[in-house]
Amino acid sequence: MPEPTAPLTATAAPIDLAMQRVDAVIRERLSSRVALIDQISRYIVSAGGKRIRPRLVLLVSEALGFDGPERFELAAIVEFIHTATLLHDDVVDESALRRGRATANATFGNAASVLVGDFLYSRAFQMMVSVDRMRVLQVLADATNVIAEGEVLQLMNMHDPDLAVADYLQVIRFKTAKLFEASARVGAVLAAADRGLEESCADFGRSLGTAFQLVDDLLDYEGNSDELGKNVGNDLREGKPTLPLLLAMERGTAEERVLIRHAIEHGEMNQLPQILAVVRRTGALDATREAAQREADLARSALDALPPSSARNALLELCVRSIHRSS
Ligand code: GRG
Repeated sequence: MPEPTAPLTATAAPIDLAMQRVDAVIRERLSSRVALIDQISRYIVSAGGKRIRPRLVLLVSEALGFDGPERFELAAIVEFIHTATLLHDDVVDESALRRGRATANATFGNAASVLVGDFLYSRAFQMMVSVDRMRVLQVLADATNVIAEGEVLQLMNMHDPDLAVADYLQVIRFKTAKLFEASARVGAVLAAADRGLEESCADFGRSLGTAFQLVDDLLDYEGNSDELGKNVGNDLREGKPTLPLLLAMERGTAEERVLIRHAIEHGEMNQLPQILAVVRRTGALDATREAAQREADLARSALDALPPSSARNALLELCVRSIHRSS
């Protein structure tokens, strides 16, 4: 069975104990009297995942001097929200592989996946209410609403080769960066940080999440399915106009543009090798990595607002690992 919490960084040791506490909360709060809920939620949670969002809650709150037990609950809450979005997303995208195993939808069917996603999502809100902090509830309610908007925007952009880069960026800020932002912000709220510091933490999370999704979109073209734990080429199959393709069309010859436009419009995989060659030749992959690096640099700068500490160092390290990753 895969490691439940594979260490993300070489310097993560001090936080690993805290992550074990979070895992204990996750296991305890997954329980349901309904057997199928138990089975599916444990199926996806036990497959691991990098647990980045709960780390953000723990590390930001620790960097700002908070060590109350609510941080474990809040860290588990953001992982539940994340897992709910994955369950729903794999249905929407008809994905077959996630975290190195068959997706829940491939194993248990779409209906069960969506419904267990609903269970995890609503369980997260039950847990938030038990923490009894209105501001946290507000941050996470707003974030989940924006994530859903991001997914619908993405749906509207499918098969559109003329999508503007700014509109692509808006989708990734909404669907992915928002939960990173909310996780970091919740860490600051727990620590009762003043509004300026809270905004710096939110800026950090937003930039980190944006960098993370840019790399995700890059890995869909240059990654390795075994290492990624999900199938590469999914985005092309779905006709999703991500930055590597948008940049390749901007930089390619007229003929190359026609090839990519056609693949986006029809979600065709049979030209994948040719498209990969164009994406590489035009430097679109390098340019996507550079865009991710710029966001990671912004994230690092936002951390200047935090006092020096080992937790802040671990957050800085996360910026590096989010760019240089293969899964
Ligand atoms: C249930 C609030 C709610 C919304 C549903 C489907 C949907 C709306 C949102 C999907 C958002 C989504 C899945 C965005 C992609 C984010 C992303 C990069 C996921 C992969 O994150 P990792 O690599 O995953 O951190 P692991 O497996 O490591 O946890």
